[in-house]
This record gives sequence, structure tokens and C-alpha cells, in this order.
Amino acid sequence: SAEVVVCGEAMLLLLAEPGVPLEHALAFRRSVAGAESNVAAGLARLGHTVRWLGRVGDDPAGRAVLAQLRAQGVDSSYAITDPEAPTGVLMRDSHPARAIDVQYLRTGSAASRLSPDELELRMFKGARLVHITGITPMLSDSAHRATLRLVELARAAGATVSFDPNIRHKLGSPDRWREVVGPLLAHADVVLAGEDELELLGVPHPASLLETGLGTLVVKHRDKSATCLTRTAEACHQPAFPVPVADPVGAGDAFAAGFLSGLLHASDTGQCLRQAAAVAALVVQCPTDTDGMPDRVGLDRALAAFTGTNA
Ligand code: KDG
Repeated sequence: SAEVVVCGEAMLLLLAEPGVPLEHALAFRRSVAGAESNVAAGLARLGHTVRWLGRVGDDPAGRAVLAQLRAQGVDSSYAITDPEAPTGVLMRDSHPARAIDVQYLRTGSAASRLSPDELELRMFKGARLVHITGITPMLSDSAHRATLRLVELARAAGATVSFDPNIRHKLGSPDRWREVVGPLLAHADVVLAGEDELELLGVPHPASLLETGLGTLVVKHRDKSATCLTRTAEACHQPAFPVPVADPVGAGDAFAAGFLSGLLHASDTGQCLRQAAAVAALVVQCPTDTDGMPDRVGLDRALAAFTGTNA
């Protein structure tokens, strides 16, 4: 069994050589993209047992994705290989100070065919935490229904549900995001969201979510600081640690991995937020979404360096 279960689309990532616009890049680095698999990789690196659920095609890209997840210590034994649809691909560039160009080749991908009847309670046995994002329900109607099923199964297994809306404008209009992803906020125990995302989803006053059942809300602000609100503890605020940014993509997933690891260790919200900020600060210094993910020792060292205390 795994302590954490995540479900989502993992894609082959083709990352343009640093700083070169996607359109002009000649050399690409191969890696894996996918918000949920990024969180899985981060939590596994921090010592948690993590299972990834999702679908890939029966193709070299799919095999490469599964091999990388395995190498990152993520259990993919329940992954489904679809003989009829391809693995999704994400091409992008990375610049610290310019908008990042992303091109998806994911329409009709194997992952987008996820359906509720493929999810079974045994996949969640022993899980303490199930992490989902708003990307999955935006992939297709069946993936939307599967996301609702995920929440049901997580509840049946007695797991905490964490949710990151992860709005990606290329996947749908703001209205569509509001309609599909907005209602999911009410199903989660823990929400990690950008303030711009909450505004788009029609939640101008984040604290109001705590009145409708949510236990923990982390709001990521435009200045990269974050606030954690809970029903019981006092609000906590954490600025971002200042670091040179090489590739900002994956910062949110790194932040989630650091925060959720803290929750699994029953740390107080201040510590969860510091860890979140530290993991994000380490990940943005490296190319790809996950290369900078620290292990426990690396995280403690970074926290000591960032906060000026001894580990
Ligand atoms: O969170 C980083 C993600 O944006 C990236 O890995 C790809 O999941 C992804 C998506 O759907 O854009």
C-alpha cells in the first residue's frame, strides 16, 4: 500500500535548451511533465510512499514516462497502458524573466480517456492522502467523472483529499474552469491555490471556503508569498525564499509536495509553509519540473540556510 495516491496525466516533456525560445530551439532535454506526477516525485523524494494512477499509450513516450516515475521511486503498478491512444507530450521552453511558451500534444491522449470504472478501492488501500488537481477533470468528460470518483474512493479509504486547481488556460475558457473545477473546491479537505485562480473560480474571499467544510486553505499570492488559513489555528504567512530562478515551471507542484509532506508529518502550519517555500525555491533553480526536488537531508539543509538557523 502507499501513503499517498495521486492521479493525473503524466506527459513526455521536451524541454528546450535553457533560454532559447521554443520556436528556435534545436536541442531538447527529455523529462516528464504532469502536475500530479510532479507532486508524486517530490513526495517520494522526501521519503513518502507514493502511488501514481493514470494512463499512458503503448509507445516509447509512455515507456519513458513510466521508467522515469519508477526511477523517482513512485509506484506505477496500477498505471494503465492504452494500446489505442498515444502518450501526451508537452514541449516548452524556460526563461526566468519571460513568459514561457508551452505547446501541448495531448488532445485524445491515453490519459484523457481515464474513466471512473477504471478506479477501484484497492488502489487507495492504506492511503492517508489523495492529491488531485483541476487539470484532470478538464481533460475529458470521462476524466471529469473519474475525478469525482477519485474523491469518493479517497473518502471511502479514509484519506485526506488535497486539491490544487492548477488552472491552465490552454485547456479551457475561464467559464469552463469555473463550471468544472469550481465545485471541486467544496470536496477537498486541503486546497492549495493561487489567489488569481480563486478569483477566476469565483471565490473572491478565500476564507469563506473554510465555512463550507474545508479544513486547510493555502493561498499563493502574486508576490510569491503564501498564507495558510485553517479552521483551528491562527493564519500563517510565508514569503518566498529569494533564489536565482532558472525554470519557474513546477514551482507550484514543488510547493505542494513540501506542504503536504509537512501535513503527513503532522507539522504545524508554519513549518508546512516553510517547507513548501523551501522545496519550491530549490526546484526553480533547476531545469525541468522535478530535478531540484530535495530529499529530507537536502530540505533540512536548505531550510537552515534560508532561515539562518542550524538544522
Ligand atoms: O505544474 C507543472 C505543469 O504545468 C506541467 O508539468 C504540465 O501538468 C501539466 C499541465 O497540464 O500543464
